[in-house]
Amino acid sequence: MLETSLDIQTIRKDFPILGRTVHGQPLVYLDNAATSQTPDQVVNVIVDYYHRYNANIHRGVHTLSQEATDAYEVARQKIQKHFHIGKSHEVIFTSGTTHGINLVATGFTSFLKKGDEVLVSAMEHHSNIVPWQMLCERTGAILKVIPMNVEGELVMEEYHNLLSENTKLVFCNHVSNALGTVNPIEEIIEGAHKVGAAVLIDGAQAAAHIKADLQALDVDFYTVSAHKMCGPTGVGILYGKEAWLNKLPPYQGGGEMIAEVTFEKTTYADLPHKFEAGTPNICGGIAFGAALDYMNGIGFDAIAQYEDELLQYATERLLSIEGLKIYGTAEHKTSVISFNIEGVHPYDIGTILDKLGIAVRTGHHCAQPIMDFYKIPGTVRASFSFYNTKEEVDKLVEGVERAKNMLL
Ligand code: C6P
Repeated sequence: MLETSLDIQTIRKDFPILGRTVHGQPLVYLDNAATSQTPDQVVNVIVDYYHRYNANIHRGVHTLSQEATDAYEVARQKIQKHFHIGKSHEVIFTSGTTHGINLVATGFTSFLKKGDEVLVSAMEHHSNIVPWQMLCERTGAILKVIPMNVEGELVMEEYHNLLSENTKLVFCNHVSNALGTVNPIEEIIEGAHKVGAAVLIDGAQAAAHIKADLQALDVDFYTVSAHKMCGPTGVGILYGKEAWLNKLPPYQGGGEMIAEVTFEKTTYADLPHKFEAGTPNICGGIAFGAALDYMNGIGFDAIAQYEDELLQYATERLLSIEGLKIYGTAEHKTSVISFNIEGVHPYDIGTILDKLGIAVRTGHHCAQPIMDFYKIPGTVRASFSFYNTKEEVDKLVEGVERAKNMLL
């Protein structure tokens, strides 16, 4: 047993899916960085919404619409409180991290000119690379890369050398999805602000493990997806400082985001509605709030401590397998282990693990530049959540050993 104040077996009962079998074997779900599982407490909120008050929001005077509107706005406030955001209208509901980043990248089009520089870290998910490349194509701005070292840590000296009065934007993930590295975002934000650049932090992989205080961080934009933190897919938030959100143009036009429409001219709604065109994922937003309630009920300190124990235990056990190499050995990591076995394709290991009921992700993890850096086609990635157990780590290790024996 690992030392933890959490009652993992009781927690697991909240997740019926963890009791299922795959190919006749008990499921061992270790793909939490791709998406986390959803507890009954959140599923029940979704069911209750459709059973009792499914309606469009901010539109009707009827009771159902008012109930749905109230629940959606309460969820916004829960998110505001969780991330210690100053004002609830700085919380923009999105379909997820990708949407949030694209909203900002598109909005910056008229703020950049040829020769301006934008900095991106070397360990980004494609979601935090491609929208900025597209922005550079539109504006003539130059994309520069903050390099990383072989441990999978950003070379901060190089970062500070790259910053200049030409730097207009810096974007970096809080935690790398492929390596688990926790990046020094405080230093990144402070450095960028010194030269007057804005910073977007992609919090997709951090939010399930680290409770970020966005006011203390003084970050300009922060994005998350609910499905990485016990919520449903298709919903997330973009946090933006009020001043930036007022400056940025709307991302999409449509219902809900307007103050007045005539054929001559349209004026836009106040925040947050200016960025929330069309009918949103109402139930998803409400369920996101419920997911935060659930995770806060368990406690982020206890979650982080337990996941770190799982990480240490799994790292040690996996490294006992001859020929196994871990990619991403930073000092500060969340519970993600990317690895390969010499002479074996990661996809083959993943396929054998699946036959044993073990779910991991294989491939480039939507972070091809990281794979290019290590000159590998991809990795096997095991990512642990607070509902995983030491016994599941043991099964992973046995499974990898078995796969190695079969494939070599
Ligand atoms: N990473 C993974 O398996 P969306 O798809 O919009 O919810 O999140 C995109 C995203 C952005 N940034 C980071 C750091 C991410 O990890 C992800 C999603 C998943 O690693 C699916 S590709």
